[in-house]
Formats: sequence, C-alpha cells, structure tokens
Amino acid sequence: PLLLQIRETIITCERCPRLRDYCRGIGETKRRAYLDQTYWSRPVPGFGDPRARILILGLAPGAHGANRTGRPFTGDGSGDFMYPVLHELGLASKPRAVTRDDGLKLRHAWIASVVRCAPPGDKPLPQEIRNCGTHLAHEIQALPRVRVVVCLGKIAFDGYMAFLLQTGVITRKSDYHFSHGAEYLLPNGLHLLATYHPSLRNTNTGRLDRVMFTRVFLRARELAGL
Ligand code: DU
Repeated sequence: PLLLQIRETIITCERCPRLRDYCRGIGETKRRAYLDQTYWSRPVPGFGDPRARILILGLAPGAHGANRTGRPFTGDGSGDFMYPVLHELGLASKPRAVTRDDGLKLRHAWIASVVRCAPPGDKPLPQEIRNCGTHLAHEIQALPRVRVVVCLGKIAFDGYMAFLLQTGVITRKSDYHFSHGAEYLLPNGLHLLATYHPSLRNTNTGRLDRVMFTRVFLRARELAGL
C-alpha cells in the first residue's frame, strides 16, 4: 500500500514545468514506429519486487522508452541491454521488456531513476534532480530490505550521494568516486556499486559491454546474499 501511494504521488507530480511540458510534447511528436500508441508522458514510478534486496538506479526515463511505456527501461535500447542480463542472473522473469503490462516481474530487485520525467537531451537540470529527490527518498524508505544499490552512470551515482548526504548516512561526498566497477561499503552497512549507464551511447561504442555489465550485477547478487 505504501509503495502504491508513492506511485500515485509520482505519477501526478507537476513539480518541474519544463519536464512536464517536454514529456507531453514527446507524446505529440511520436516516432514513426509508435504512431498508433498512446504515450505515457507522465512521471515514471519505480518498479519491481517490494522485498527487493537490490536497488537499480538509473538516470531518467527515455523519451521513447519509459516515457512511452510507463515502466522503467521498458521499450528502449537501454532496457534491451539490461533486462537480458537481469534475466540471466535470475533477477527478472523474462529477458525482454516491451510494455508495462507484459507480465515481466523482477525478483529481489527494484528499478528506479533519480529523475522520473524524460529530460531534453537526457540532461536534467540540477534543480530538477533536487526536486525529484523526494520521490527517490520515499521509494527507498519503502524498500527496507535493500542491501545493495547499483548506480547506472554518474548522474545516478551523484543523485544517490545527495540522498545519502541529506539523510546523514554520509557526511561528505569526497570519499566516494564514480567509476565503472566502483564498490563501497556505506556506514549504514549498505553496499554501493557503480557501472556505466547501459545507454546505446555506451553499449554501441563498446565503452560498456555485456560482460562488464554482468560482472557488476554478479557482484551485486553476491553482496545481497543471493
Ligand atoms: O500486482 P502486483 O503483483 O503487486 O504487481 C505490481 C507490479 O509490480 C507489476 O508490474 C509486477 C511488479 N512486481 C515485480 O516485478 N516483482 C514482484 O515481486 C512483485 C511485483
């Protein structure tokens, strides 16, 4: 019930006018392949197992991915890269994420992002990231079994750092540095892992490949006691 309330609060959020306008606009200039679809075009809540031990934290909905389908990493290149890995490791029931009602379930994992609206150029403003921080904080507080947080990319990493600072888990950021494969034990006993973001910009260029990505999630599973 708590997660359901948070979901509703996120979906109806209007805190960032620039992002709301942009997301509604994407639904009006659809890609050719999706012309017959009604875009979600609202903020995208997290998704997964309420008993999750692993929190996967991305940047923001893709304009024609989660902003279209309404579920994180569903229907875009990033998801096409990530879900097969999650499935291979037993964290997702299927390797493909197509629509928000495709029956895909996560096990032991929850997927969210630091910004819940698709931002122009995939670049949210600092104020927009701050605005959205309460949504992340609420979801995190409703997921008490999380032991490992996997940050996808530096913006997600910095967003999670802001949460840790605000909640007093850490007192300064300078002890923590983003890099692919970075791993930290936080003062509260949680583990923080980082990987490059699985966007096509990284996966098409070979900056991030499936082996590198899988290795981080194998470690996450191990640290989560799974
Ligand atoms: O109705 P429900 O079983 O609580 O599922 C709601 C929602 O959460 C649905 O999109 C499946 C997903 N989910 C999941 O991914 N993993 C779980 O363990 C439970 C629910």
